Amino acid sequence: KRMSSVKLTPDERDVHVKPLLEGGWKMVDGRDAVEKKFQFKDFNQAWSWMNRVALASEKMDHHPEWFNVYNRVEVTWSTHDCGGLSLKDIKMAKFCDDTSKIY
Ligand code: HBI
Repeated sequence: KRMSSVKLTPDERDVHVKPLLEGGWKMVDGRDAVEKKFQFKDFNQAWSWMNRVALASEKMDHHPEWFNVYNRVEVTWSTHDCGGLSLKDIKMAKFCDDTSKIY
């Protein structure tokens, strides 16, 4: 079953977005999107993490908007298809959190 790109309802936001915001994600000003700033030991660690996220993005066919300077990566998730947050963004944001803790 392919995950839907349907915009999250208010109830779904309470369940899925609220925990992300409690975990360091922020709503992007003027957009229905979430962003988070990650910091790693060095560029090598940042890049290897980006590679992991990139591979997962390809598998999910859901890609990040991101910015990298040396050991810092700023990631934004939103769904073009619905112009806002969908479950795909939730899933990928959780993947970012789960995989960034080991660096
Ligand atoms: N990535 N963030 C994001 N949002 C999308 O809607 C999206 C994507 N990657 C590929 C994709 N959609 C394909 O389904 C086509 O719409 C390009």
